[in-house]
Amino acid sequence: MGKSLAYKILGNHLVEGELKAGNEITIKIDQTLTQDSTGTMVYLQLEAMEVDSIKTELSVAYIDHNTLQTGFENADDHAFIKSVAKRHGVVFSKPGNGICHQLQLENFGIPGKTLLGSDSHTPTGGGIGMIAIGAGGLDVAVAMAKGTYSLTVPKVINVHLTGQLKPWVSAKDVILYVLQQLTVKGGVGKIVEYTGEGVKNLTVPDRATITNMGAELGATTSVFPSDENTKKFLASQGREQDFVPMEADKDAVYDEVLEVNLSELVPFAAKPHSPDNVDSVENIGQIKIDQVAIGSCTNSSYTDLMKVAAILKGKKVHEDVSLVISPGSSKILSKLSKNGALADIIDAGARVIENACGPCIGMGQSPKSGAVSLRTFNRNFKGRSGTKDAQVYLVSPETAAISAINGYLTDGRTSGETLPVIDPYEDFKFNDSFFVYPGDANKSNTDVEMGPNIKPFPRNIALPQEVKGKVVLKAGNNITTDDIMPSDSRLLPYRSNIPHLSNYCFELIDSEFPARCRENGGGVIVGGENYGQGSSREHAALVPLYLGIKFVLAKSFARIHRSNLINSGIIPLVFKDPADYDKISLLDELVIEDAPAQVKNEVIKVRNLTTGEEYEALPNLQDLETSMIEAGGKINMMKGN
Ligand code: MIC
Ligand code: SF4
Repeated sequence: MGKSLAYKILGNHLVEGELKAGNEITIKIDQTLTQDSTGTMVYLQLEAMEVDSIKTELSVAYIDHNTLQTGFENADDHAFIKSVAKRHGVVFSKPGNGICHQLQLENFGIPGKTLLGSDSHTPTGGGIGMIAIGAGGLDVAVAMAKGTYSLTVPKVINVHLTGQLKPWVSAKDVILYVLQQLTVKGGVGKIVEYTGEGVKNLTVPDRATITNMGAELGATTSVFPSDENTKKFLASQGREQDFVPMEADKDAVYDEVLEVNLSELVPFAAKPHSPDNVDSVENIGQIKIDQVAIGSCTNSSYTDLMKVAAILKGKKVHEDVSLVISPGSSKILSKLSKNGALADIIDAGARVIENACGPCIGMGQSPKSGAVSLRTFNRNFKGRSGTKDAQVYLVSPETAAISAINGYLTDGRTSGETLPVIDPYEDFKFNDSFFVYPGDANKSNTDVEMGPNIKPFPRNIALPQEVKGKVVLKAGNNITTDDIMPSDSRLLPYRSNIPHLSNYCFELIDSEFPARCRENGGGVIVGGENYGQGSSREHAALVPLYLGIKFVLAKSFARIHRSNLINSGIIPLVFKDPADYDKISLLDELVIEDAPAQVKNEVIKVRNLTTGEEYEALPNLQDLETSMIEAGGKINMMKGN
């Protein structure tokens, strides 16, 4: 029986367990990446593990999220990360270098290798044939300390591509279409593997756009084969020696197949407020727009921005539109400035901002009240832009640029204009001006710089006999980690200050939540389907831990958040009968009796002391996960061992 590419790479890295869907395995991690908004916690945790040296082949610490330095906090975090990076042999990427995923792809990604990153869009590396997985910060810290990562073996969905994209239709439209078909929970517990004749018609930047936004499917990761295009991409980055051809066996067997004919796709947009709320631009119609934002780890490649520059050249951005562009990396910006494309962009009236996450994570550029904002980003969750009532649509760079000129959402195919062919594999010189390499001398003697905003992270206690609490929140379906722990320019500077963040937990859903937790000595959360989708931020578990949350009882969980809860010693429980959800009310008191014995069972009994009812809940814990819950979290378990 032939093997998928995903299972080949996982198989090559297998350290423990049997590679069979649903089993727990441990794999070797070759590379890790962190970014600054999750990175401070990662390195605090790495320090707490007291390791001498990291065990990966390469680990990189990027600064790309918290680059708006409106006070000392972000700069202090940068200095902390830089000092710990040096101490542990981690490469440091200075602010201004660009977005972690774009930079990892350009400078370090290697086909067939594994990458674990403390950011949910780490699967961008799947664009060059890596198994690149997003995880909570603690898992990344452990991967650096031990060189391994444990996961439940996902199933593999095959997206079989045929045909070729038509003009004005691009990679973003491919992943928007896949999201329309599979939804934001369609990828949970799965790897999405792309194969077929159509693959060769997608460039590496196209593939990276698709694997990047595979995160929105809830998938563990997405992967493309490594082929001639991959070779050309690596050569263009001066790294041809890193090329390794990789593909699935011809007779590979998959758990599901989705056929996509690229020739039949049209420009799509994800409407407010979910990346899977997809319709064609034509159907949505010519809605008036106020802001257009081009950039993010999904669509800020050299090819994307060259296409944008070509569309803008000689034109003027509509008077009612603010167009803002954030390039993906310093290399891309430098190249655009040398070949004149940057001048075309500026002359059209675009605001060019730093190579960073920027508006994608609400770090500036919040649109006006009630604005319609077209963004080439990957998430349009309500309020994420920093403006609560903004209507954010996710589109391709081509759709964004032509719409910015017209002032309304435009299907580029109606413009009558021909797009130029951009060579995605032009030569990029390796530029390491923004990288700081750790060097060898006296690493462990390097002092760690800790600003006053950096506070210790909360630790749980070993699982008590009785786990009891009042329901302090009853949430609906598809709750995002942005809902749980909002992030914007106001709050991101406090990513290393859990006590401060705790005042804003669930702010947009229920502003009384923190106070309710304090009044009741913590409690439990009841959730709907796909609880915790979105970002990898472990703050969405650490802050509830700080507020005394004991367990979350939901209809289903998103992968990374579920792991983050377990890492924090908070039990993620799934309703055996989803209808029980309706029987629970806010402030009902729930209890798990004899908890240490019950967590080892397949079914846990949860008693509702207020109504007298009893519910059956599934912990679905792998062995290691049970040990973490028993110990009160991953760090306690490791220390205990
Ligand atoms: C995001 O896109 O939501 C982020 C910000 O990159 C997060 C990480 C974070 O919350 O710090 C992610 O995707 O993991
Ligand atoms: Fe940065 Fe946005 Fe990508 Fe997250 S999704 S890494 S915030 S650019």
